[in-house]
Amino acid sequence: MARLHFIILIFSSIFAISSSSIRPPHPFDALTRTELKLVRNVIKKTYPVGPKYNFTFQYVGLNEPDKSLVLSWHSSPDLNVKPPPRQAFVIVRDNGKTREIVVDFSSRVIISDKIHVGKGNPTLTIDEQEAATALVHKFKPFRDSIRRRGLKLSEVVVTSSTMGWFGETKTKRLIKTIPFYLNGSVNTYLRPIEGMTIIVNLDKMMVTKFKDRFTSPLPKANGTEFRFSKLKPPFGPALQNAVLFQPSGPGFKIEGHIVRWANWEFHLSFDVRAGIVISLASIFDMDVNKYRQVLYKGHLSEMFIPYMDPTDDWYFITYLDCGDFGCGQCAVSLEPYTDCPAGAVFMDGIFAGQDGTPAKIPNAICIFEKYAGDIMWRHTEAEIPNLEITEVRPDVSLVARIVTTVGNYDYIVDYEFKPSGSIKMGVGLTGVLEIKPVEYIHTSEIKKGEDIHGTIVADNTVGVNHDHFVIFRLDLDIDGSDNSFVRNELVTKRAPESVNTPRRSYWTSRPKTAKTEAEARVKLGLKAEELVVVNPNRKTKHGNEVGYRLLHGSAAGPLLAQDDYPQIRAAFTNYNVWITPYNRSEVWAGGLYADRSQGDDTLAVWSERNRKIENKDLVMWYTIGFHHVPSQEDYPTMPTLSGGFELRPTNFFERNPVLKTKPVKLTTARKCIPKDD
Ligand SMILES: *[C@@H]1O[C@H](CO)[C@@H](O)[C@H](O)[C@H]1NC(C)=O
Ligand SMILES: *[C@@H]1O[C@H](CO)[C@@H](O)[C@H](O)[C@H]1NC(C)=O
Ligand SMILES: *[C@@H]1O[C@H](CO)[C@@H](O)[C@H](O)[C@H]1NC(C)=O
Ligand SMILES: *[C@@H]1O[C@H](CO)[C@@H](O)[C@H](O)[C@H]1NC(C)=O
Ligand SMILES: [Cu+2]
Repeated sequence: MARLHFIILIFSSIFAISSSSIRPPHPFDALTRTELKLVRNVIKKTYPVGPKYNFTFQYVGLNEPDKSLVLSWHSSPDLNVKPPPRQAFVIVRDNGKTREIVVDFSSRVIISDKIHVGKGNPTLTIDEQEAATALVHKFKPFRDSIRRRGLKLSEVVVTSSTMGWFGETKTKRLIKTIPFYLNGSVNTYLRPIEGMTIIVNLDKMMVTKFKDRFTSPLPKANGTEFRFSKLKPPFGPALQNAVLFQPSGPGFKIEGHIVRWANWEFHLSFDVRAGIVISLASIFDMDVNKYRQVLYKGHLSEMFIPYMDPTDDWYFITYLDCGDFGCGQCAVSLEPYTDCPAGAVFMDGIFAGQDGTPAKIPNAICIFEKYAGDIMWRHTEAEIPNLEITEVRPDVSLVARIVTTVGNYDYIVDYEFKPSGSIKMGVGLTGVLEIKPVEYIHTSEIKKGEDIHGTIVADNTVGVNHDHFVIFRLDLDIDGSDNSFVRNELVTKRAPESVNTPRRSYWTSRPKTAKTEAEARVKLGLKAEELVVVNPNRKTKHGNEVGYRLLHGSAAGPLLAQDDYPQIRAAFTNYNVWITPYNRSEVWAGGLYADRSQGDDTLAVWSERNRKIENKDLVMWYTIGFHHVPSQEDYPTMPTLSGGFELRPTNFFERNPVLKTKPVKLTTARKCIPKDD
């Protein structure tokens, strides 16, 4: 559900990020304010722009530069080699049509302009959602309904929701709006007013359907409070002593949008749809004295959040959050010391508003060093007489974080780089449940055979069952672009009779290179197998192919029927892992036009082509999945539930790459029990 957007300018960056004006933009730099203004001006030469003329900017971002040009620019030591042409990719709504426009910055002209004739609609803008909900608030039949229910209009908040797709042939840009009743609460999403169907046509900006079934009780406002200032004692444990300080400042450097830390170097940018985008990540290898490529580009591609209540008020809640609402557009300003630890550096998110003018989310991204008390590696050698040796290195990593608040849920998305070569992507779910009002306050009241589609989490309040699927697009380039995907199955063997052994079995590995897309679709949890992206053209001294392995998190697959509409649209969840050959237009796993999409432009459809993927430029897709049966602890706000995965070097280095990490100086240990002997 789309949140009410108030972009509040609270924190200015507490750390200036150096950016020299003479430096040409890096090919992956997000569009600047100046560039966004230029895009608008260039388009304005051809079209009258702005909502007044029914011409709105739904997406403005970087037009993906040609990969081969980026790579030759990046690898060239010659500073005179020009970066690839810098262009903007723009999706607009122009009088009921969706238009894709490419603007070139050096020539300052439109170089491509075409009308999208396929299915689905562009991402909703914040402005049009606000206009739609304001419209509903003023809509007479709606006001009458609110009064008839004995509610006060001043306490009603209207939010917007996409409609999904359920087999309709025409998919106009319609949204459903859902009213909530605050009545003294600030926890909007816990107080839905159910039983109304209110549809707004975004192009016409008018209410096209209104129906009130006058059903359902309202959940009580009591117990929904989450602001510390309003909560009453007794309070829980104080944690402020756990906040770490870095007296000598952070250990990383940011130049423009290039981040350098320990042995890592990567580009970090913001996209209104993906949120954080990591590109050209490479790691310094001491053995060869150079940086080696790992990840050409990695980012969130889509999220899918279907709710499991098929009734009128709920069936359509099947969000594709990044495509519907923009995972960058919904990013919120991060608070120093609490959203990100001491020493964090913040970056703003700049994007185009609906009229094409620049808007800003201050402190949308933070970058910080993380030490969670873990051990990077250690060994105590105690076998040698009269000698005990201990070597330990603490595990410190670098994190780039964004928090996307899509209505009720807050998604914490972390990209974590480790000196050992691992990259970890993590998603934390927190915020507020989407809830359904019921008559019940106790499970004993539920009628026999009735499915309440969730858990009673408070008086008259059911937290509805749902999933969260979060898919990442990972364009890995392991030591170069041409890579292969190896499924290394671990299989049980009987001990051969010919060997004199009391053992009856053992396991061994049976690597198999996937030749086509079909061979690379993986449902996790069915077999013991290692999933490795290798560079078959590069081997270690010992002949092993250099690679990176996927260490997946807990596996969750789809539970909806394959012929159910939401599942057709989000068919990228049918497998946990997919490999596709690189294609610059295959970026959004649920389709470029996700709102009301019909599933004809998804990763699952692209993969049907069953292209060859051996020794080719590959893209890995991985979905973090959660089946969420709400529990009482998730009310009134939910403690963070985390998931993630790791990309870990596998025969990429000749040896432990952090062997020579300098030890940390010893300080006195404090004993927990006073010594008395
Ligand atoms: C914009 O669209 C609305 C509804 O389709 C129409 O009434 C209006 O005349 C249009 N405005 C312009 C400037 O074309
Ligand atoms: C609104 O709040 C008042 C005061 O707490 C309460 O008496 C009333 O029942 C509430 N109304 C609804 C519909 O929750
Ligand atoms: C709700 O209100 C009742 C009556 O005022 C009170 O006894 C109860 O403790 C409240 N519950 C919560 C969770 O605040
Ligand atoms: C790239 O992907 C698009 C969308 O799936 C497809 O239409 C196009 O043919 C692909 N290009 C190549 C070279 O495979
Ligand atoms: Cu959930």
